[in-house]
Parts: sequence; structure tokens; C-alpha cells
Amino acid sequence: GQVINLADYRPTDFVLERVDLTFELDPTATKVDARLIFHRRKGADPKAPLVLDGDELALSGLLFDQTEMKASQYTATPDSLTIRNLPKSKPFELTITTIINPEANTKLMGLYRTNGVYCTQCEAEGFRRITYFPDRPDVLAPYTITIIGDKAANPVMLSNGNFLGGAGYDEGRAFAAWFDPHPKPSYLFALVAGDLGVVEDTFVTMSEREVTLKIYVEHGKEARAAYAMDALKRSMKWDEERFGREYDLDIFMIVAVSDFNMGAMENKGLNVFNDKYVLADPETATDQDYANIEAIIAHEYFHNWTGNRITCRDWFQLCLKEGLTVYRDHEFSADMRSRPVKRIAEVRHLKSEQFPEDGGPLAHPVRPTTYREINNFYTTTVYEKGSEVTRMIATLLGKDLFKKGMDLYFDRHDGQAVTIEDFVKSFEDVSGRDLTQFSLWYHQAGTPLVTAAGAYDAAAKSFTLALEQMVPATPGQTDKKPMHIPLSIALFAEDGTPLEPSSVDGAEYGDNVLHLTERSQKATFKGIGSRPIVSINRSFSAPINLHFDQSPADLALLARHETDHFARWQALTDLALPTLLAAARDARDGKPVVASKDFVEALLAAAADETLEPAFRAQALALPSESDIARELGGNNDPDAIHAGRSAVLQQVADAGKSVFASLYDSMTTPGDFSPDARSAGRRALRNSALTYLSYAENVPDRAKAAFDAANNMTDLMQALTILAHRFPDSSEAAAALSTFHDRFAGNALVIDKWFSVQATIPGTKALERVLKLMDNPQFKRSNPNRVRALVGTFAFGNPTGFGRADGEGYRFLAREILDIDTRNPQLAARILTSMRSWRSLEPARAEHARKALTAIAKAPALSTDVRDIVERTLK
Ligand code: DPP
Ligand code: ZN
Repeated sequence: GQVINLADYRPTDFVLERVDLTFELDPTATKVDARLIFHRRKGADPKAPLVLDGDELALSGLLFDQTEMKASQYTATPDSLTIRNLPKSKPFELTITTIINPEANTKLMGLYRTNGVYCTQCEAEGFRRITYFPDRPDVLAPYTITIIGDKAANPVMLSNGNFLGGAGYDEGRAFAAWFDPHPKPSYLFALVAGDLGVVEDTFVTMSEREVTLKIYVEHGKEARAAYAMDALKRSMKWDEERFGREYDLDIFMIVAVSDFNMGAMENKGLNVFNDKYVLADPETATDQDYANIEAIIAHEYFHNWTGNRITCRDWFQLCLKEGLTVYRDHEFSADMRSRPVKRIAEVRHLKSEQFPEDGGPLAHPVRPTTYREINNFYTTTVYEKGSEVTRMIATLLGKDLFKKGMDLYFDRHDGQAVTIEDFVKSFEDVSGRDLTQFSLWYHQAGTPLVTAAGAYDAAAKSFTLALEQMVPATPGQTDKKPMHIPLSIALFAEDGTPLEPSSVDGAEYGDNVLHLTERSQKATFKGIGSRPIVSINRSFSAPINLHFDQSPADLALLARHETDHFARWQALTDLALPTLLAAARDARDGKPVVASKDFVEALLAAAADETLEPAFRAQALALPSESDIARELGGNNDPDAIHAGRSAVLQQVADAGKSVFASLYDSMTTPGDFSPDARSAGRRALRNSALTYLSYAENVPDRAKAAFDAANNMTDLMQALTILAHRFPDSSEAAAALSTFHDRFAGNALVIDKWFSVQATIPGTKALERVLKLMDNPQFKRSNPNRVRALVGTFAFGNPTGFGRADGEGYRFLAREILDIDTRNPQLAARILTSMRSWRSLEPARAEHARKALTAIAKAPALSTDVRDIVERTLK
């Protein structure tokens, strides 16, 4: 594929006025008639041809104003249709006919079949696999859709917008017509047809309009859509209350399908979901599944305003809709659940996924300026860092001005395709604040490193914080400018009481936020009567790495007295990390591992502190992961040593806290009927965390086996199964539990995915053999992305010792699998390949194995653009 540059953006020569599509459905030969009305844009070159995008298309008919076009006037190839000699200014109509094969579409982009259901995925560039079209997000038009299909096979025929009508048709066929009055880009088009069950409800909007809500699922799964429906109604209400945004059609539909490349898709009025993020009941879904469903239902619904009504001018602006919409779904979940616990989970995710991306060969700005394959930019940088950038705008402006800025953005740009600059301008206009320097967050890749050092002057009653910032070099960006970094700060006295400065010199400071804007800056806090203990970057006000040498005693004080619970968790993590890093080094050098006493005591104190909510205590007990430790170590990483060191620390915490864990295990029960609410989920999380530590302290599988047998919900069942499989992989208890689990849930693909994943992540050198064997299991279907992610993806992303085994077999396995997956589904292959992004941080022998495996992929003939782009950037 060729390189696309932001600097080359220009509007189309032709304006698209209307789209009228007719689909005659057939599993292998669906006929698509696209009637498009265009006119030449004012001021455009009067001789410019119309160039439409295609992808693996064949043209079977072309009419100009209802008459057949002469072959000399156009050129059709599989990936473009060029039409010459078009009118200078008057509107004209083209009718383009293509015949496509949904059954053969294994890329799952465009129109495809999943379990006998027709389904589309058009973002980013799937629409061009349906018909020739100006397939770019700044071409907006109203769509009318007619679907004609076999009546018995397709009782359900859906598209965007409002239902116009439908009826039986000749010879066992039926038709349905839909009209979407809201001009939209082609990536938001959707069509679904087939035989599906439905759950129905209604929502009354803030202006008292009744909206019909429908969730379509496979027959027999209707009851499992109840939680998704509830989450949808809560999302609609929350968006009205918090952002003043009302839904705008008579009907909102969600369809759950089992073959899907992403989590879900926000098509106008017709969201299509991976069924993993719709279906839930206590027997089959974990608390995490419930939380994910709530978040993703909300995310896609929120896109209706941030993405659909206001969309992206071009794909470089992807964060305009994604970063903003992730911010909105984060805020929604924080309001539905516990705000600090949600923030901790977000930051954990950001650090474990986005920080490695930002620190490796695939690093790119939140708003990139160049790409070869846009599918590869649906990244955690665009989404999660993009959300953090939006959060920082809210921090800089404060709640009221942020709300005003959002309102201005909605008013000013409704119905438009806009840029990040337009978005930022709304906030500048309402606040009078110059956000030029702040905007570097969109343009400079890499996680800034902030180094802090404090000095207290008792005589002057002042505390000076010396801050320095450094943004590391990233691919294509070597010289970085200093950023505008909002640091939320609090000072505490030795007894834990907060200290308020009378004033702060040397930096802008307000609402407890210090603005770091220079490379190096000194802020002096006046009127501080005793040596302060400082808490920096509270609530993770900026997505940075912070180096701040604090004594274990100071960290322990923050862990106990910070009023921001996120900061308490951060202090515990800062206490844990030195112990875990030392443990990894000691394990590598064959020295005994010793966990620091300060750390163990602080951790157990938090675990036992009944004033803290259970969900928070569970987060505190979940130590930084092996990949977190690898990231902190930075280089020359040996996954076996990291694993051994971390396990030894876990063992020492477990031994020291055995009685605490035993009492938590007994007390944190959730009597009565299962409820997925946050409070009950928090109790389960803490109890299951205690169970994990007890499995170390007791070192026998008995308690986990009893928990497995007693579990009445999927959260408890999975935790017990994970402990048995990961801690006692060779025990008869583990084997029995795995087989019981398999037999009980055989036929429920989403649960069998958990069974695959739990085994794919069993640490140690035998993991690969296990994965290979599981790939022969009849339940493993290579054509299904969820199965492939559950087994191959989870192994590569989530099993550092098994995947990264010293002989390099894991990397060679991945290379073979990537090449195989790439022949069917390039997007999926490219995504899983990003698991190799941190290969340069491995110790030299493993790094060399990894490099060779990557090189083998790069050398393979006929790679997709998707995989070629990732492998070449990863090796660079
Ligand atoms: N469906 C994906 C999302 O909502 C891409 N737009 O993030
Ligand atoms: Zn999104």
C-alpha cells in the first residue's frame, strides 16, 4: 500500500448529494445497485474525472442518468472506478452495479456472512468492498436502502435510520426499506439480514420522544441480552444528563454477531457488536464481562454524537471521535461504579498497553500525520491516550468551562466532518486559554518523563519542587518540545493532615493543579509549616512516567492518608515496584528474593482496612504484572527471572498475610442471588484475590478445588479454575476442573474462549505444546476471530514465560500463525502481531530469536498491507 500523508488532504472534486442502495441478497452473489447523485464542487477543476474507491470489486453495470455509459468514458479496476467527461456543474446520477460474494469474505470487512446472517463492517474502508464509492469520512449524504432477500431465510432485514416499510415480494422473497435522514459517511453504513431473535424495550428522551430499542441476537439467547439493554438505557439517560445529548431517530438497534474483528461498531442507529460484548448471564459472564458490556454499549451509543453527527474529516483525525468517546465511556463507568477504582483500572490498562506502544517501534502521535494502513491505527494510543488528552483538557479548563467547550463544539460542528484543531478551538474560544502548547499532546509521540525533587526550607516555611520533563525520541520524531503537563498535587503533614500553600511561585497553580510548561521549572509552595509529604500526579492527571524519590515511610503515609484513593493505590504501587524489580534481578542472579517489609506491611494494612471499599483493596492486592515489571526494567529482560521474582514476592506476601487472607475469604461472601452490581463485584474481587494468596500460603489445590465446586457464578468459577490451572498445572484437581468446565460449557463458544485463554496463559515452557494441542480441539475455529484471539492472541500477549521461552519456539510459532491468519483475515493477523512490539527489550538471545521470527514474516511472499506495515515498523 502507498503512504498517505495528512499534508496531502484536499476536499473531493465532486459533492455527493444522495445515496440510494438496493441489495438483492444471495450468499455467494449479492447484487448491489448504487444510485449516487453528484455535482461538481464549485471551483473544482471542470475537467477532473470522478475517481471512486473499490477493493476487490468487479463492475457489472454503469449507467449515467439512467443510460448505459460508453466504455471509453470510464476505467474500472478492482480498486477504482474512474469516470471522465462529467458535467461541469449540473447534478448527475450514476447507477453502479456490482456483484459481491459475502460467503467468501473472510476478511470480515464489507458485506459478509456470520452464522448464516448477512452483516457489514465498513469502518474504516470496508464500504469500498460493497460498491465503488468516494469512501472517505468527509463525504456525507442521506441514504435510502432497499434490501431484497429470501423471505424464509431473512425474516429480519435491517439498515440505518428509520424503517420505511417492507412486505412480501414475488416468489418467496421479501423486501425492507430504510431511510437515514442524517447525512453520514460511508463507514457508518450497515446492513444486517437473517433469522434472529430480538429483545425490545423503549426509552423516552428528554424531550419526551419515545424511541424503540431492539437488540437482535441468535434465537435462544434473548435472555442474555437483558443486561446490555439495561446498560443502553442507562447510557441514553446519562448522555442527556451529563452532556445534554438526546437520541435523534425513532429506533436504536444493536445486533450481536459471533464473527467480528473489533469489539463493536457504531453504525448510525444500527450498532453491530461482537456478541462477547452483548451476551451475559451469571452462569456464563464474569464481573469483568459485565463491566465491559456496560462500557462498550455506552461507548458505541455515545458515538452517535461524538463520531456520527460530528465525524472525522479524514482518518488522521480518528482520535477526534475515539479519544473523546473513550473519555465519555470512562466517565460513564465512573459514575455507574466507583470512580477511584475505575480510574485505577484505566491507568493499569493504559500503562500495560499504551505505554509499551508509546515506548516501542510502533509509537505514533495521538493524531498521526502519515499511515500506510489505517486499520493499524485503531490503537491504544489513539483510543486511551486520546482519552487522557481529553481528560487533561477537562482538568485545565475545569468542569464548567469544559462543559461550555463541549456545547460549543456540538453547536458549531453538528453535521460536519472536522479536525482536532476544530475540537481544540472550541475550548480555546470558551476559556480564552491558548492551547497551542497543550496541543503537542496530539502531535508528539512518546510518554513524557517527569523528574521531581523536593526541598523544604523550615526557616522560610517554603517547599520547592524542582521539576524536569523529557519526551523520549520516537520513530520519525527525534526533537521534542516541552509539553504543557497538568500535575495534580497535594501536600500532607507527617500526621497525614493536608497542607494548603498560601501561594505558589514559579508555575501556574490553581485547583491543586500545577502547570509544568518548561523543560525545567521550580515551583515554590509558601506557607508550609512543616516538612510536607508530596503527592504528585494525583488521579493520574497526566499520562506520564514520574521519577520522584520518596522514602518508603513517605509512600506508606500516602498509602494510608491520601484523600485521593487513586493516589493511595499509586503509593502502594510505588512501594511494590522496587521490591519487584530487585526480585527479578535477584532471581536472574540466583540470589534469594526478599520483599521489603515496608511494602508488605502497607499492602496488608490496605487489604485489611475496612474503611476502604473491597474493590479498591482488590486492586491494591493485584501487584504490578510481569509485563509491568518488564516495562519498568526497561531492557535486557528475562521473562523467567521476572516470573520467578514476582512469584517469590507473592509467596512472601501470602505467608505474611495468611490470616488476613483467610478472614477476607470467609467474610467477603455475597449471599443471596447473584447481582452484577459494582459493590458485589468488588466483594467477589477481594475474596478471589484472597483465594489466590491463600493458594500460595497453603500451597495445595484443596481450597481452590472447593471454591470451584461451590461457585455459583462465572467470576468465582473462573478464578478457581485459573488458580488450579496456573498454580497446580500438573495436579489431578486442575485436570478434573478443566475437563468439568469444558463439558459443562461445550457449545457455548464465549465460555469455551475462557477455557482456551486460561490454558494459554499457564506459565512455563510447556505452554506452547498445550496451545498446539488446543488448536486441534474441535471447538477451535480458525475462521472465528474470538477463538483465535482467545488462544493465539492470549498466548502471545499474556504469557511472557510460555510465549517468550528461551529457545524461541514461541516466536517461531507466532510467525507461522500470523502468516496463516493473514491469508484469511489480515486485520486480525496484524493486531496479534503487535504482541511482538517490545522485542528489543528482551535479553540478547531471546531478542535474536524474535528478530529472526519477524524477519521470516517480513520475507514471506504476498503479505497483506496490514501485516507488512506492522512487521516492517516493528523491525525498523
Ligand atoms: N467500532 C470501533 C469503536 O467504536 C471503531 N469505531 O471504537
Ligand atoms: Zn469508538
